[in-house]
Amino acid sequence: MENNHMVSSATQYGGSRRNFLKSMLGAPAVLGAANGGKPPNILFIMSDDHAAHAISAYGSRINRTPNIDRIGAEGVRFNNCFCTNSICTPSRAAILTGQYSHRNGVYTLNDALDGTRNNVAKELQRAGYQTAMIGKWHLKNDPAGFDYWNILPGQGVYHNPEFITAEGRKKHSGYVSDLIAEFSLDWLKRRDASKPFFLMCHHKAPHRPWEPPVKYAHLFDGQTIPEPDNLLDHYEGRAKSVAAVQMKVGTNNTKTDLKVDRPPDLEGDALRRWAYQLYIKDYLRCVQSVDDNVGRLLGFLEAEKLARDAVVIYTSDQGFFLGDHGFFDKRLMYEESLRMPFLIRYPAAIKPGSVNNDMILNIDFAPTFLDFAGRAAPQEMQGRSFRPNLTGRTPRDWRKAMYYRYWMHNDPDHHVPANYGIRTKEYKLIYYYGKPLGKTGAFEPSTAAEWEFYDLRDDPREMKNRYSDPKYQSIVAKLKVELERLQRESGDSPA
Ligand SMILES: [Ca+2]
Repeated sequence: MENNHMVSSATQYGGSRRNFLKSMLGAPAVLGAANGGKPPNILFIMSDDHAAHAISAYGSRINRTPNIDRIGAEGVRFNNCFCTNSICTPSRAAILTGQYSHRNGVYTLNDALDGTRNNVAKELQRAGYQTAMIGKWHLKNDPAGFDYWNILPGQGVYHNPEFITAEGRKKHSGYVSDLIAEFSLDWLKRRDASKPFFLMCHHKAPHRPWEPPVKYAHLFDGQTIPEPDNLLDHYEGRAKSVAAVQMKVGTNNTKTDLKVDRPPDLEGDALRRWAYQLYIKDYLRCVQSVDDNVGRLLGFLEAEKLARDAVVIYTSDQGFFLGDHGFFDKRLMYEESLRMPFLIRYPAAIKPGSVNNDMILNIDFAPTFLDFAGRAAPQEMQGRSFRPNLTGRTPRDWRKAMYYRYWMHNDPDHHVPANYGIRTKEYKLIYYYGKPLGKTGAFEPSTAAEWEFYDLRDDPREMKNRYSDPKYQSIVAKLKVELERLQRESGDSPA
């Protein structure tokens, strides 16, 4: 049984063991030689709320993303990349610091990343890199560790957005995704070519309220986008607090989301199906623009003969519900929200068309980049480099289970209860302990803590909560022990 193979404490977080394995596997020496021994350029492209199942490389049924797909086709597609807290600001902080929310202090959208903390950009500067951060930052304080930054204020806007640099604010004409790519290209063109670069190019799209560029305003017009098979989920057997979540397509979409008034006679399933077509088309139109702009950056690397020796990544800060379970948005630990797309190419060392099913986390990104730079991850980083995994040399003690925690307690918009859980290859156990707000906006103190358990082997869509099924009691008990251990090892404590 998988539980017997769950990763042990000493191996998952032990820095010395990690370094030992690294040297034993010889990965840095072999891969380092790929670029004439020089650290590679790293182009990290991240979008906002772009779910893997809206990328054709991940088998999307609803759109095509040829440029993003190329990164995977020319490198590795990770099928099991997960975020440790499925929401914008915390995931960004986890990526930068290599730490869980409870370590880096960014638990919710309301928290700022303390600029005095160490992060991957600061470490890469120490390794001789020039660093830049362009696009959506969303961590309140000014970026630290970047030689250049040009960021959106907060969420930013889609059309004619303001950007902030060290010199101040400036409004620009154009569409946000085009501008972010343009500023990235500008920086690449005037960089110091004698140093390797680390560029974080962070798209705002396709975040709510899904405002497409003019050129794609009519893309998908007259088409019916396939619905997910559980669009009309009514949450039978699921936690009551999940059924009460206010991320339901139709019911909880605003006019800003849908851009039209809701027909007064529409309700229930009909309303959900109607709203799905509207919001998903706008979402996909925004994705199309991100894809175009990924193509522009890839084209630049090729034209400048930088492509072979550059590490290029495409990911998103978390997943997103695309009508799955009748939801939009994220926050919950269900697959569509938990999973991040993660495509990486590095032709000098990675075999094209590779597929990897190892469980990697957003806290692993920083240690991996540092590994490419030939620099050991500092002790405080909790993630682990997956550089050996890229060439099929997955360490024998690689994690078999992951820990997740969403901290927001009283979100007046989405009513998602705070929750934490564990996911293994086969199972998922989730504990909902936060109290959602009631209809009146007041807390509902009667809401008790609840559990959900899913067997992902025969229920990958997480429709059957088997927490109380007698058949699974011993597995649930083992998972609870494992969850507690992961929580403790990562330095967190129970609710
Ligand atoms: Ca996000």
